This record gives sequence, structure tokens and C-alpha cells, in this order.
Amino acid sequence: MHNNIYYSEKEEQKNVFAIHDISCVGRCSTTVALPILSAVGYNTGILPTALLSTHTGEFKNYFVHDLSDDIIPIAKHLQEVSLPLDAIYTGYLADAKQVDLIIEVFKMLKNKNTLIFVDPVFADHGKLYAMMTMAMVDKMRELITRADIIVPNITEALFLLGENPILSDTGPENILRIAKDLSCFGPKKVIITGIYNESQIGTFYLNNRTQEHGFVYNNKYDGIFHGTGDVFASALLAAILKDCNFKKSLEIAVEFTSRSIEKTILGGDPLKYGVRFEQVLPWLVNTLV
Ligand code: PXL
Repeated sequence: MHNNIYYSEKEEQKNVFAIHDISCVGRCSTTVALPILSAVGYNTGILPTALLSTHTGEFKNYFVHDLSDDIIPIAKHLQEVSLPLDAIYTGYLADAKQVDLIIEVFKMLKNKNTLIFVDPVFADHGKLYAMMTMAMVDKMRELITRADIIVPNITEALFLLGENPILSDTGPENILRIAKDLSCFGPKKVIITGIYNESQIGTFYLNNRTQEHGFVYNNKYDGIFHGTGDVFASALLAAILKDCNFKKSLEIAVEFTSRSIEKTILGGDPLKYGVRFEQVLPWLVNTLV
């Protein structure tokens, strides 16, 4: 008799690969994606695009080290040793030229079942982030053609379409038009975050295959909450890989982000340190696992 776990049926575990910067302090990118994806049970590897002391949002004089030269050598080794990837998730890139490297990494590491989930991180609140250029916008347009799912905020969406990055027409027809125009680049699903009017903030979704679309609303809080794009995108990917339906996945990711913001406000933390998503991970795990 084999009273031994090794003889029981094998349990699947999904493998995710996150391509983001490492910001040592400030809760964004890798320090957000890794704990969220790991907490819900995925084996999560990383490919760092840059090493920064903090994010570039509210901090000054941060240290930045571009890791462009290391990307292909790392990927070459992983091509030999890595597990089959269920998803590749890209975020902050240090330089427009990294887009070509990331496309190369896709060719090296993806298989026919790998979901390509792209967060085109370069702008918010109507402006490019510090150190970002229009060259990055142009190259991100190329990267999103390789994606199955994209999750720009509304500023990034408008930059990608070459439009005024400050949304003037918040009407639902215009938002649907923006999502459809972005889906023409190739992604099957487009999710646009941070669409606000006087009283509420919405996330819009479009499934370009079924034409299912709509808004998921959440509470609007005063202030700039750094890293919430990463918190949202990581929770969304976490839900999607559980084979949750699309709208339900969005609702979960939106609620996770809102709850993280609420904890931060209640805690009275300086907003530059990001949001207290750690304290909402038990909720996410209970919801998804
Ligand atoms: O959250 C996006 C992000 C990621 N990484 C770095 C950033 C930002 C946004 O400002 O500066 C380094």
C-alpha cells in the first residue's frame, strides 16, 4: 500500500512569468505582482526590466538601473530550463528599445497556450510618467499587437490612439469607441481603467470576440494611489487564470483594488508608499482559491 502523497493524482499548478521593473520601495510592479499571483497559488517567475530604488511617481532622486543588457541572456537560459508558461505578464519597461527585447522574449518563451497579458505602463492622469517619452508610446503600440489582453488606463489608451490624453467626452459611446479602436491593434480583450466623472470611477471592458462590454464601477477616492494599476492588473490576471468569467474577474480585481485603497486611507499612510494590498490578500485568496 502506498500511503504516500507521491502516489496520489498530480495536481496542476499554473506558471506565470512577470516582466516588470523591481522598485525596491513603493509597492508597484514586481513587489505587487509577485505576492498577488503567488498568494492565489501560481508559480510566478520574474524577468526584471530595471532596478529602481522607488517608483517614479512621488519620489525624487531615485536610483535607476536599466537591465536591457540582461534580458536576452536571462531568457536564453530560461528557454532551456523553464516550465511551460500559462501566462506572460508585462508591465513597466525602462526604455522604448526594451519592447523589441520583450517581443524576442515572447518568441523564446511562449507556447501556443501562453496568455499574453500586457499592461502598457507609461502614463496616468493625462501625462507621461517621469522618464517616459513618445518613443515609448510608439513602441507600446507594437507590443499591444502581440497581446491577448491589454489593461491601459484611460490616459495610456488615448496616447496609444494618438489622441489628446485628457478625456473630454466621458460618454459610454466614446469609451466603447476607444476600446474598439484599441482592439483593432489585435488584443481579444481590452480593459480600460480610471475613467471618472464627478461621482464615480469606472473600468470599461470589451471582449472583441463576443462584443460583450460594459463598466464596472467603484468608489472614487480623493488622491493619487500609486501602484493601483499594478494591484488591479495582477488581481485581474490572478482571477482570469482561475478560469473565472471575464466580468466576474473584473469585479473581483476592482473590489480588491478598492479594498486596498480603503485600508490605506484608514491607516493614514503617506500615499507615495502605495496601497495596503497585503491586508486584503486573505480576501482575494478566499474569493479565488
Ligand atoms: O505602477 C507603475 C510603475 C511601475 N514602475 C515604476 C513606476 C511606475 C509608475 O509610476 O514609476 C518604476
